[in-house]
Amino acid sequence: MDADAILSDLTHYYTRMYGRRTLRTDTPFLSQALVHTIRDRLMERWNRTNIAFERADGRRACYLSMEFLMGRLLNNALYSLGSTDESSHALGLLGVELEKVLDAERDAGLGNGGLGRLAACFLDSCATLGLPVRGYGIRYHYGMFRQRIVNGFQIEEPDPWLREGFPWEIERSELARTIRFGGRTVTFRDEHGRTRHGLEDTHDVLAIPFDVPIPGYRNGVVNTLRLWSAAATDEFDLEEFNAGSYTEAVEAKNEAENISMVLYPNTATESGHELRLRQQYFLASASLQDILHDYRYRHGGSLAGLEDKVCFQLNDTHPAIAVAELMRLLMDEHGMEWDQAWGIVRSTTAYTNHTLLPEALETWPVPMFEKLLPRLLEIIYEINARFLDEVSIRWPGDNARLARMSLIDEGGERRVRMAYLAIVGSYSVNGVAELHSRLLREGLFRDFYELWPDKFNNKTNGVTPRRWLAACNTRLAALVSGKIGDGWVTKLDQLEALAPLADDAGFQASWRAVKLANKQRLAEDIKRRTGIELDPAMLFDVQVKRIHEYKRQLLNVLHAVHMYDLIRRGDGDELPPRAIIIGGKAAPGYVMAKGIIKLIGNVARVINNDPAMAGRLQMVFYPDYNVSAMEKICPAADLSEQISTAGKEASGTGNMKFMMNGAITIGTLDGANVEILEAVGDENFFLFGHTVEEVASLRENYDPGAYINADEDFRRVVGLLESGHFCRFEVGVLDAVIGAFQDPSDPWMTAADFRSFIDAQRRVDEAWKDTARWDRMSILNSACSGRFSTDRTMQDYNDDIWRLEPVEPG
Ligand code: 26Y
Repeated sequence: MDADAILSDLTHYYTRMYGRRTLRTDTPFLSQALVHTIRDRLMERWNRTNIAFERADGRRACYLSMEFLMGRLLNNALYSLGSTDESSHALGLLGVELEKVLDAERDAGLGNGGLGRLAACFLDSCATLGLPVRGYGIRYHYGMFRQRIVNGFQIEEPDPWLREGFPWEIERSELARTIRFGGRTVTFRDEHGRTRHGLEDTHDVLAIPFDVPIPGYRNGVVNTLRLWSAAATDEFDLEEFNAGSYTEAVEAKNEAENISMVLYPNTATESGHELRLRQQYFLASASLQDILHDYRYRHGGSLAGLEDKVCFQLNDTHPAIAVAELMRLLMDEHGMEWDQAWGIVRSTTAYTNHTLLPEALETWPVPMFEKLLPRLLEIIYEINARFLDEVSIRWPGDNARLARMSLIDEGGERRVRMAYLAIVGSYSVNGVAELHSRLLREGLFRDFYELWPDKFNNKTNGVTPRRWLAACNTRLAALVSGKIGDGWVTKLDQLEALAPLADDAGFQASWRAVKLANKQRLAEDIKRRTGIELDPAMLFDVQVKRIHEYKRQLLNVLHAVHMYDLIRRGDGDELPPRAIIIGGKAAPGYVMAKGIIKLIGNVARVINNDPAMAGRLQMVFYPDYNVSAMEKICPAADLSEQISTAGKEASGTGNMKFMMNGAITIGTLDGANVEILEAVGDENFFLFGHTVEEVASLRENYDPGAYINADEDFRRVVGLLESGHFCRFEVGVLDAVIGAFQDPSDPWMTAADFRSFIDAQRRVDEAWKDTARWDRMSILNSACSGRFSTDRTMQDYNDDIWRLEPVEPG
């Protein structure tokens, strides 16, 4: 672990493995050489952890997720091992800065946003708690696209993150599994005269696992993330080849490898594609086979007792097909009867829902399902028949209810409802914040809640404090640890000890200095990315997240235009200087979201070029927002925008990262904002907007025009937008977006929350002007963020759902 040993290995890998002679930090090789050096140091711990899990022979959990938004791994690994200083020292001997080397690592962007990043935070906390939890996902060749902004428009570029290799992973080809698609089902009698089912003439694909180490925080634990990569079962078809068609012979290989080629974007337009169903089955089948194989290997070839030793957490409905696949494996491959197999499924599977938006609930057309997975469709029909029997015993004659609850949606084109399959097959169903879980019970899953109230529970999300405070905000971490010790890194509740310091002028000054330094660093990054130079003395008002109408970046823009208007008309003298920063990716097929990006860019351009705004208002669109960007952004934010329409954001996790780093939230009563407000108290939170219930009742006869007309400020904002002021030489490009919030069918009710949002923003200004008050609020936000650690979240999952014994490797 000492600097000399690190330096020696680093040089070895750099020169002998990568064959590089001259030291460069603008290529990934030095960074990769350091990864190998550190990976070596994890390897023994990794083995010891696996041995400890095997010896304990306890229950294990498998986190099945189509997304793991890991970001960079090197800094976190150094931090977990406690070898940051020694590595920095080793590099120093070469005249290289550690930060440069860390910056050369590519993000592993195997996820869209919140759901994928949550999975990554969960893995960190499980390793830190010593919980035997393994992540199972897909090793996409291309992760989340890279975003470039050209003339204000989003351009997507592929993310070839594997191009120079991914030095963290270890290929384990000996554990490859065969995944069978298509074909037809056959029924036969086995040697005991029992009816059995099987598949014939399938198209087979190989699933090859690649393991990534997940180090716990200074506890000797290294858990595993297992990512499956698709490959053809034969490199090519020899018969075709011999028949003279070389290209056709290679085609099958392409088709197979397509399965793990690219991450799907999270829009309704992208759901329903056959390739995505293939991906889902690929993940579910490979992971379940892996688990069954491993169990039998360790238990003398038998599956007896399986239900006591494993459980599966489904990250949303994306891997829900695992319910049917586990039935198939247990019955068709391992000879179990229905009741025994179903008993195992229902005592090992748990499901987490991450969205209330009905359009995000996946369903599959029955014909597509039947063609791709004929045996699974039969199994789903059988599950459904038995389930609907149960429903009709409970509610005799209630046919409407049967139709509502059926796993098959029979209205129009018949479709398989994956969320219902997940609920029926699980022993636990949870939402991701108190409010979200309540809305699931009362709305989306009401019928199921009435049938099985005990299945339903809440597990409020969190974020890992290692990445999202300790490692990304080293200045604040040092300040905090200097005052209260460093126990907070694994016991985040200890931040409470900062509360008594909230009014201490000396502490406030140090706190403010840290924030300023972080803002300087972010300003440099923004200058490099956009050419725009932000003044770090300004209030940094930040909204970064996926661009989606329900998240209401539009409302944020309306406020920006209003501030611009106030200053222009000479009513802005009371406004303290502010920099509005908005970032995020729009799904490639989401036209309105792309229009919102264009609007942000155009408004920013006008504001930044108006001399009257100088020193008072700045605005920037932050391009290519991703995990690594957030590591620079959240330590530098003063104000955190969490402004979704109430009832739409399941939880949010960016809100927690900002809070931990001392940003104050301006937000609606939505998702985890409710719990943030509760934790920090209303004097330390800028609350605005209609509640879920109010939104619902407003919907009846919603009239955005009435809000606009009744409000002079709003009228002027709309007037400016409609005058073409922000699209002088691009007539019409913003029309759809400007029309959206004025449409009576606007589901996001942006206009209804305009006034209360503006008023809340003026309360922000008042607080900002009183530096001591702001510092106090900022300190208290950090101090009260303890419950939003994923250590707490994972403890809750473990207490109520998984019931695993932590392991301490020797
Ligand atoms: C249908 C398919 C293409 C699809 C793919 C990805 C649908 C949805 C998603 C991603 C959803 C997602 O990221 N949901 C977010 O989960 C976070 C973690 O629980 C929440 O904090 C956040 O509110 C929610 O929007």
